[in-house]
Amino acid sequence: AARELSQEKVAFIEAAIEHGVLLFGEFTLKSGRKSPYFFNAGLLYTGSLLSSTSKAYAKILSSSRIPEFDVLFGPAYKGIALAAITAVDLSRQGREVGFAYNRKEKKDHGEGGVLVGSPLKGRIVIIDDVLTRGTAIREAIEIIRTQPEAQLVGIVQLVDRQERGTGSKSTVQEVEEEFGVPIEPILNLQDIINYLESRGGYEKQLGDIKEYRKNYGIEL
Ligand code: OMP
Repeated sequence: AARELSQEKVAFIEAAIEHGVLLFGEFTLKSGRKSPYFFNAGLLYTGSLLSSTSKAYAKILSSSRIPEFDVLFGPAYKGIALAAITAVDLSRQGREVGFAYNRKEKKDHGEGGVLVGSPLKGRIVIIDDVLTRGTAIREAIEIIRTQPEAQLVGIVQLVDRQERGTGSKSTVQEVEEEFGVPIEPILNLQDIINYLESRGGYEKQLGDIKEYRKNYGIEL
């Protein structure tokens, strides 16, 4: 299965491990699940990591089930930078799209409101970091849905942890069915497993991840 990993994915996973973006240990997730691994997109803080991240998002946007769109929406906080760098990358390829994000706190002075950047009008794609149980992405979707002239057409995640959502289906399946939009990941848990298996020396981590996947993962 490791053969299926593209050179780009291998390079991205390697850089993520090297910079502590992808960590192994014991982590309590937002959902309360106790996980043996964690992907912290906030640690993609060098120019070259951001550059490869934006390229990966831009590539998924042009080579997946994500349809044409007008605006990239980056949910606060981590999605903000991710959507911004992706809009820059797309413009370098001659593709002009808008960029918008939300504030977590409503401003009561100045321009006010919670939305910043491009007006949320037309076809919107959400650029997000990690998908586990779907709480974070549902909040972002809700913001789009309250905008009368906005239509959500797709979601790109940096990492799909391939877990069950609120019921027995995968989070991806639940959200895709409920809102009728495709979710495309740059990386998923299976890619990370394939990478670790191809390297050797990660037997303990792989054992823990597979145990975790039995409890919270989806059937592959
Ligand atoms: P859900 O809301 O359960 O889908 O969890 C996704 C959110 O959890 C992300 O937006 C992150 O804030 C955080 N998270 C990570 O950043 N990396 C992980 O590996 C796991 C989580 C998590 O808490 O599930």
